[in-house]
Amino acid sequence: MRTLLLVLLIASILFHVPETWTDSRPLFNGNEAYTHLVQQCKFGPRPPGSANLNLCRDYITNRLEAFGWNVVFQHFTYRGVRCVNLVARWPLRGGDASVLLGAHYDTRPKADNDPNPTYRDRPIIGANDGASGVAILMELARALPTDVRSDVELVFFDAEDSGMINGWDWIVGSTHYVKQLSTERMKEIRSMILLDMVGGEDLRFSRELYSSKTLQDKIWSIAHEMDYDHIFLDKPGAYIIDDHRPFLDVGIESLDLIHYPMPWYWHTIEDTQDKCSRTSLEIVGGVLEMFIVGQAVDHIPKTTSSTSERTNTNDTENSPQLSPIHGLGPIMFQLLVAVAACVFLAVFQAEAKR
Ligand code: 1BN
Ligand code: ZN
Repeated sequence: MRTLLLVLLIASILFHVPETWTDSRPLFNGNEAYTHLVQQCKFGPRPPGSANLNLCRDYITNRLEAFGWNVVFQHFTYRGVRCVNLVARWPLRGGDASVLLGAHYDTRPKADNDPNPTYRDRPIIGANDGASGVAILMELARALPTDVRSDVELVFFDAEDSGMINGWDWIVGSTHYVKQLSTERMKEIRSMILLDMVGGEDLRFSRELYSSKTLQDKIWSIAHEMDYDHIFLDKPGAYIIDDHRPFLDVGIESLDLIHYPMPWYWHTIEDTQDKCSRTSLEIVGGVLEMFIVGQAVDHIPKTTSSTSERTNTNDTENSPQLSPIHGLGPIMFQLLVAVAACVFLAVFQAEAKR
């Protein structure tokens, strides 16, 4: 009888591990991100200098400000077209974020890859090539715990995707962004992660070849821990000229997360929202959220307590919980408890026999 009671007691301990001790799942919500993707597509094609892109910029700005972020416009002119990068920072610190997350919010003015020649002069909607990366940044702006937001700067690049059309270059917005960085600011930025075509239904990332291997390894290893090896493939991709390049050129560790090989509808009029998936957005957003929270844990000043400060003003209930055993994993934790319980039981029975 006594043994039975003990077994029940141990079982109750095992099944009542406080959720805050075991739950390190991300808060990033794929449905929310998909809504942002659809909203952008509703503005229509969004090439640089277009009225549609202005509306999209207002949409991004308004949503980010509603989540409490400061948004700054960075104007520049390229080939007579007024372009604008958007930079979002969390207001509580002096804009010294060490991680930059970027995505382009413009779309390609021509579907020059379309199999049908009569469509090749049409602009693309850019649900995946444009809207997907932006959608993830916007949802991260909502979902990130408040105490890690100052570590992150969100950058929305203009004029990435008009390369080889009417004499335009690729990556014009990011090139401008890097040019205006002070030497001091360049030193503060520890890593830059670019999201490009991150919402496709059959999402696959190969290891983009210009990207910094150390940063890529960190992201791939988080993805592995989260069981996403089927998406974050451990195989080489290609060298891709993308918005991470200007950062690499000035010595900032950077990574391009880009669907590769390119999906069949890349730069065609078929790049529409039905090719995108809430699940894909949630997977990528979740990996990034874990990366940022992990970075923050690595750099916690020794005098502050991470658990007591972890409050999210927009979504307090759902804040990810960091615990002393964060990173141990629920299964390992339960195993430890089980071993301890067995030892306790053995000692208890030996004592009872004496
Ligand atoms: C990514 C999405 N890119 C364009 N749309 C960059 C790129 C440029 C990719 C040239 C391949 C070739
Ligand atoms: Zn493109």
